[in-house]
Amino acid sequence: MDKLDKLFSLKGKTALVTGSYRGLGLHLARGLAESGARVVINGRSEEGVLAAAEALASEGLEVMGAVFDVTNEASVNLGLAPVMAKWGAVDILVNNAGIQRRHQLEEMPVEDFRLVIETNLTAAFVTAKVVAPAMIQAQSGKIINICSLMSDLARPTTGNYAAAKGGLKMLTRAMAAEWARHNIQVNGIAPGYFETEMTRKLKEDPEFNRWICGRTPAGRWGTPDELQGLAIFLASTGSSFVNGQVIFVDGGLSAAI
Ligand code: GCO
Repeated sequence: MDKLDKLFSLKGKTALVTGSYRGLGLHLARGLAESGARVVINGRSEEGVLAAAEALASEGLEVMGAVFDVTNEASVNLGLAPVMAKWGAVDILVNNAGIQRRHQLEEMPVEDFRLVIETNLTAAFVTAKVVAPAMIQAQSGKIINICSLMSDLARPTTGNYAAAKGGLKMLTRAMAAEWARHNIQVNGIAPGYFETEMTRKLKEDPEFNRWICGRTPAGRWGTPDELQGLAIFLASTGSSFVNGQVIFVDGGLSAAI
């Protein structure tokens, strides 16, 4: 095995990417699979999960679908049982599942605040709580929390999302503080503006698109495959002494006014 393989190959590892049958999660799952991991595609949509798993399998990648609700501990345990039976414990967890429910705060239904916190923050705790015991027993594991530019910066109408992603940045540090001693590296990826189903309407808005391109030093939106390199690094041996870091992949947006 050459040096690059030793540092970055994920061969023999099982990776769970939550919310990965579409959007950034599917790109992250593909990147980890292309680096050798056995990848679990997750979502609540059986149709979506099966279609995504079949698509990746047709590319020769090793993949399984697991339909479960990341906000519900019993659902996560039940949904992961077939994976554990076939592939053993999860070695790499990518907490990616997330939703947006945009409203001005004064008009935001409490239910939409609660739902975004539950899905974007609480779910990361729930899923990590399910997989961490086996990682602790193995004295080895990787957890990557998909934070956001909005872990640090707010924008009107996304107060619930910013609160959740800000909390996820600190939960990343809390997990690292407790689990680094077990050789579990917990870190975060904070994407800036990438075109996905969640942001398509924003990018198609000429004024918003002009604002983001002007506000971003790189002068453009990111493409989802531009998150794969960092995900592979944080999932691999190459990051064995990196703990509690949240790395912004945003074209410089958070670094410059
Ligand atoms: C928005 C977007 C952002 C992006 C991304 C930025 O409404 O401004 O949805 O929240 O999705 O999270 O990091």
